[in-house]
Amino acid sequence: MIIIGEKINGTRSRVGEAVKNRDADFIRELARRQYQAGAAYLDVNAGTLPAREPGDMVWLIELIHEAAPEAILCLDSANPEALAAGLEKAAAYQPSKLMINSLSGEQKRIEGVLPLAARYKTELIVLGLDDSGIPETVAGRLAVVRRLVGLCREQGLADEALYVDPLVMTISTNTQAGLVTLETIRAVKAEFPGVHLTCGHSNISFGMPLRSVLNQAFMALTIQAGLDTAISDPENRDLKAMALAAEALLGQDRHCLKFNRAYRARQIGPPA
Ligand code: THG
Repeated sequence: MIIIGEKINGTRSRVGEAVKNRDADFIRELARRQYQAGAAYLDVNAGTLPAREPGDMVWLIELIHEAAPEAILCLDSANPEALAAGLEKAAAYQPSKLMINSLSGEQKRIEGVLPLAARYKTELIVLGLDDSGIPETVAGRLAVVRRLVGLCREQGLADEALYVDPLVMTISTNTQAGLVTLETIRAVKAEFPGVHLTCGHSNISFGMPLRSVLNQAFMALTIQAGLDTAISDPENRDLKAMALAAEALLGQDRHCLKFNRAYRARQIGPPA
């Protein structure tokens, strides 16, 4: 499982405060801890007003680079100006590996985000929604993804650089929501075997009790469906254990090496 660490997100209140108050130590610590816990990518969302966002994005990138220079930056914004400023900064550090979160079928994003992905040859998260919203059916989401994969190919992006996010809605308002995500994962994987599949699991349990159990169960199910990347909290030991267990049980962990290594390093199971 490839982990995109979700914690540097200005829409979380503690991070939003840290951005506003320029609390560099807090941000560096979040970056260091997530990378240490196994996140190959770090999501960077400044979560600020459009006028401030480009500057805040660049500030965050500088700090993350200081604290976790090997981590791949995943620039999380819908604002082309913030993405452009962030990409210029991040490319100076690490031009060969960059990610954008995200492209969708919304016309504004196609016009604002796709050219930046092409110019910087980034990896790209592709969402299954468009200007009409999030389709309720698997066929509807697949149609959006099909159109976007086509546009990305036209721009010279390889399928292997795309991380399709089928989107996750809560089961508390629609009991079929989990199934639609799982079936969309399978359908995208069948039609586009080269693309990665990713999602943020925690939306599945909004409004429900025992959220962490639901998130863990959903982790196992999405892995069986074909998910290979998660936007998640790499310090959540239970979620990590569930991901490693699912991979071992599905024959995706040669000699169960990853599971055993994580256990011996005390990343899963009882803490040190
Ligand atoms: N898909 C894509 N991008 C995304 C999401 C997605 N970006 C935002 C979001 N969903 C994923 N990011 C977060 C960030 C923080 C939290 C949830 C999702 C969050 N964190 C808890 C907190 O702040 O207290 C802690 C979580 C924990 O302990 O496990 O709520 O779906 N493409």
